[in-house]
Parts: sequence; structure tokens; C-alpha cells
Amino acid sequence: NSVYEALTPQTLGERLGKLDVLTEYLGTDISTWSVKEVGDGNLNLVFIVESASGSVIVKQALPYVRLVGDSWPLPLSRAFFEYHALKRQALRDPGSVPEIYHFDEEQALIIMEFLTPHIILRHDLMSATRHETLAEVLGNFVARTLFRGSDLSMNAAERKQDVALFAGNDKLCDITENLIFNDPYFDAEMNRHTTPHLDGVVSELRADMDLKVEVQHLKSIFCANAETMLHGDLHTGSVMVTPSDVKVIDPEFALYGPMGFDVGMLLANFYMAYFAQPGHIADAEGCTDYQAWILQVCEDIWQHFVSEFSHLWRTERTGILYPASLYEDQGHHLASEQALTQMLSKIWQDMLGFCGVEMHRRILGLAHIAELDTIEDETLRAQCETKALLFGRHLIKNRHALGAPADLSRLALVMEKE
Ligand code: SR1
Ligand code: MG
Repeated sequence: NSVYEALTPQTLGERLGKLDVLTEYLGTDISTWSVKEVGDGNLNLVFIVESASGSVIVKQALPYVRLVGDSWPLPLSRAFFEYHALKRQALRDPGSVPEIYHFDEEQALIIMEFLTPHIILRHDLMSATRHETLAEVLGNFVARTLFRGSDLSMNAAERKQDVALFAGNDKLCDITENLIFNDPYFDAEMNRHTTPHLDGVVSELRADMDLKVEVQHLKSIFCANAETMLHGDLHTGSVMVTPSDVKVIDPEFALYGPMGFDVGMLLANFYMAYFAQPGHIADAEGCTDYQAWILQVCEDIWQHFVSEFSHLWRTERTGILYPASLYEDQGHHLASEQALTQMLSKIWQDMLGFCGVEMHRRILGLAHIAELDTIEDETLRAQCETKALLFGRHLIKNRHALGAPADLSRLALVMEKE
């Protein structure tokens, strides 16, 4: 009920200092609060607010794309969708996302748990840090949120209303539709690649008509299949970790879309970290070792996803799709298992395609990733990026032929050696 105004570290205490939820965590004396703006993403303001008694995160949407500036307006309503997505994810996979303390729709702000001592997974992947539970937590997160947000599980009427609600996040979808599925494949205005060494491979990709047709098929799958509520931007900058904890953050791109999208985007970011390693680890043996760990994580994420999704299929099918009663009545368990296998195979094939396009857009489009961009040696960076681009193309064009996660690891090893 107050007109939107972006917060600053100087105004935050005064503007939010009377909120019970904040005084509960931080105490009532705002002069003792320390406020730091730490947002390093492409879109929002993020403040860490701390006092002797506690700490919180205040995340506020800006009315424009932070990365570009106010020439690119973006609706504040993305905070509303992020809030609703976090609520649903917390129910579908308890403990996987930060706890929300407060949401203010007019101010487009969410006050939530400050995850500490967590750091962004992307940074750990640049410093060769390993995490025991990473694959299991992420595989389970995607399985649970995808399954429980679909017609395999939800009440049909509630799901239809939810699809209609999230359709309002169209401007954020529009970013994905254009930045991921269009821009990398032509000379779009906002594209940038960081070295002319890539010009040759970029021309090759843009001249590859079969690739472009496949990418448009993938875009069509993305746009026309409101199967489940997706995180929508599940890269390794949307995951926070400690040695013993993993949390997923930042679902402002949430939408109803195809099952394979989140997993594809997630694995793409691990494969890019894989190809980027020679730019971060000088010692060849250490580099190969860590790369092997990344490939194992990718295989394990998929295996955990399949295993948890299958478990939910067998124990939690309460929605309108493939109702358990239809099969059980006739003792047709095998038919139910066959339907599951076919669904997983479809998700796998879509996933491979989405993985490939995410790899392309992070190297050729507007929004890049630190693993590649921070490689100082331009020739080395171009080598890493070229391998990632070609790997992505192979996935997109051969997604109906690649059969198992181990095939992807073998392919990555072959490309890395070239
Ligand atoms: C204009 S926004 C660019 C990218 O940043 C976000 O994190 C999403 O990945 C989006 O595609
Ligand atoms: Mg984000």
C-alpha cells in the first residue's frame, strides 16, 4: 500500500525497521543494523541485513534489467512469482529452498533466510571444491518439484488455476524464449562473445540449418508444454552450498513448462564448468581429476532424478495422468512401468536439447557465466568455449540417439581431448 521505491543501504533500516518480522530477527534498534547490497545477478537488488541478534536477506526487484539498465523495463511482478514458486518448492521438496519471512507485493520485495556460510555453487566449481550430497539433493529437487507440480500429482483444477497464475510471468518467459532459443543463432543485437577467436565456430553454428531447425523444435516444446511448474533458471548460480548443505534459490523465472527444461539447464552449467576447468586449474592432473568429478556429478544428478521420479511415480500418482487405478485394476504393473520408462525417455531427450541451447546462449548471447568469462588467456578461453559450443551442438542434434548419462561423459572426454 505504498508506492514502489527501490531500497538503498541507507534507506532500508528506516523504511523496513518497523516490520515485526525484521525486529524479531534483528532487534528494534536500527542504528545497530548493518546493511550491504550484494546483488551480483542480472536483475535484482539483494541486501544482507545483520545485527548482533541475527541476519536476513532482503531481495527487491528493480523495474528494469540491472545488467542492461533502465532502457530495458521489466515487471516488478517477478517478485510475486518468485514468492509463489518458493512456497510451492518448499512444500514439494521440504528444506530445499530458503525460508520466506515476509513478502511485500507493492515493494516487490521478499525477506528471507540468510543462507550462511553458504556460497554460490558456481564459485565452488571455479575453485575445484567437491560436495558429497550435491547430486543427490539436486536430482531429488528436480524430481520432486517436477513430479509434484504436474498432473501426475496435483489436483487438476488447482493445477489449471496455477498454470493461469504463472502465465502472468510472461515477460520473464519472453526473455528465455528470445535469449535462449533465438539470439545465439543469428546476429542479434544483444549478443556478445568475448573473443574474435570464436568467430569461425560462431559462423559455423549459424550456418547449420539442421541445428537451427532443432532449436526451434525445442523452443516449441518449451512454449507449448505446460507440464509442470519449473524453476525456470536453474543454473549453478541458483544453487547455494556449504560442505554439508545445498539450497536452491532465485526462481523468479518460474513458469509451467516441459519437464526436461530445469534438468537440462542445470546439467549445461556443470558441463560448461567442466570445459572451463583448464582455465582455472594449472596442474593437468588436478584438472583432469576435478573434471572427472564434475562428469560423475552430472551422471549422478540424472540417476537420482530417475530414481526419485520413479519412486514418486510408483507411490504418489494422485493426479489425472496415468492414474494408478487404471493399471492396478487389471494387474497391469508392467504397462505402468512401460509408461514411466517412456516418459523418462521423453524427458531425457528434451533435457539434452535444452542442455545444448543453454550452453550456446551462455557463450554467445547476452548473459554469460563466470567460469568461462574469467579465463584471462583469450586463446585458452576460446578453446574451452569452442569445445562447449560443439558439445552443445552434438546434444541438440543427436538427442534422439544419445542413450545414457555415461555417453555424455564419454563425449565430453572426447571433445576435451580434441
Ligand atoms: C536479461 S536477464 C538474462 C539472464 O539472467 C537471468 O539469470 C536469466 O538466466 C536470464 O536469461
Ligand atoms: Mg537469477
